[in-house]
Amino acid sequence: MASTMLSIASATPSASLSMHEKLKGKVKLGSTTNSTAGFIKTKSFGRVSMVAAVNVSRFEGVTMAPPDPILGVSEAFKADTDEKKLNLGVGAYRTEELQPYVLDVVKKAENLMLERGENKEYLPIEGLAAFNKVTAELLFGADNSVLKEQRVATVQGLSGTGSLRLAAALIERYFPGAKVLISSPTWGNHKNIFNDARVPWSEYRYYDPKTVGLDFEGMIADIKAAPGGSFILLHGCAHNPTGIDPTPEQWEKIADVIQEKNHIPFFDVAYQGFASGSLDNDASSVRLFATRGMELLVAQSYSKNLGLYAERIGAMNVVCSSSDLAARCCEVAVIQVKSQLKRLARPMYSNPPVHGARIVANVVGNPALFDEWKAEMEMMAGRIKNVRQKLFDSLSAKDKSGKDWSFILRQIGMFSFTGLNKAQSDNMTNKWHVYMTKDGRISLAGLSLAKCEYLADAIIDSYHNVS
Ligand code: PLA
Repeated sequence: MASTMLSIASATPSASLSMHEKLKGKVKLGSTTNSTAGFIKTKSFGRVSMVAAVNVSRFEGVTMAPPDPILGVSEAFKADTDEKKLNLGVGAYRTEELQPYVLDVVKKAENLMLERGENKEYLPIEGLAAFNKVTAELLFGADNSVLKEQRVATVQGLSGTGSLRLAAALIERYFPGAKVLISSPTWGNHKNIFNDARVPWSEYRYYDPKTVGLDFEGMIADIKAAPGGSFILLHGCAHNPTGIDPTPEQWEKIADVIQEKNHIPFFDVAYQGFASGSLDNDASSVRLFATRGMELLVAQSYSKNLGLYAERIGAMNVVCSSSDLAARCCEVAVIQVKSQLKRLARPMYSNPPVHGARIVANVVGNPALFDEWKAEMEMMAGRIKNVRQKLFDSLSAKDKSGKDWSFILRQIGMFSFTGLNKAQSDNMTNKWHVYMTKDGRISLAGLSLAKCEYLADAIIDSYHNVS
């Protein structure tokens, strides 16, 4: 703890004692004094010098922040010494042995990078050009007219979160007062991101606990009711935390309403390839909106699909208007938007990190590695599907109450939204050492086939014995 230091010189030591009594901290008397905090050194010349350290920090008014509802779970997990413990909190892929997994294609790309002896110079503010090119192609499809017509401003971001935060800053600066509508529920950090960027937000209905499915009517009604020109935040695929995505027909209707109301769709694509195992299928929602010529924002992340969690690699894409008449204006808009994204990025983090960008550029830009990646992603998505099935089978076999657990099979992506409430989720952790978020979400990517039975026991106990 830092200390406030007070130095008092006086003719006699006793003269200062009344002062001493008033001070809570340490008092040193002597001819040479080194402070405990190390920043005050006094020497006396015949006089008595006294240095008083008062243990009051200027940071004392900074209150304790609550642990993060997702990443805080990993911290609690680490502190648990029980060998049965299971971390189903954060959405991070694990092998059947519950070990972190570095994709083979990532290792191969890194070897190529080493062989080339690439340097560590700063990237431009907008990121690595080769990355920006392939990331937009992966998202929209290389032959999409939005790319051919150069209607997309793409900048490399600090993974999904950083890209969302950059877009939030753009909204705050250029669309003052505009609201962002987020799904209820959503990934918890969405609210933090818009709060920190001072962008007002409200929620649209999404999850219906009665059907354990999509509240499509509610969603449409709330998007319709939002002030025209709002930003509508949509999960491109594998909705977090519910695992419930609209059907292709429902996506069409969502696009209709957004178009009617002149809203701006804002996609968060954090799981491309992880929902279905196919990169193209998982981008179909975004492509549907882009094909309609709509203006949209899309944040991308490579944390999950390439397992590059700690490399912080992702992108922000802004698609500008398509009308032929507006072609010239659009070209200008793309350049302007990009220039402003750069201007926002510069004082926040200056320029993005290069390592992950090079990995993505190498994997996506190299046909052989790209095919290998797709196979590895199918393997990861496949393992999650197997675990999902086994969990459902275990629950159905063990639970004699007749409860229908089939909603688990209808959910997709990394997560299952179990419907367990906070008290039940607490029981999962406190009694069973199963770490999960308090909204009842479990990450199936952190589950092994071998642990499904144990997890089923924990869920059944928590569901039936805790109210
Ligand atoms: N968007 C959604 C919907 C996410 O679920 C996540 C990650 C991100 C963006 C951001 O990820 P990135 O910054 O690493 O690209 N959600 C995780 C991790 C997997 C987290 O909370 O940060 C989750 O457990 O929900």
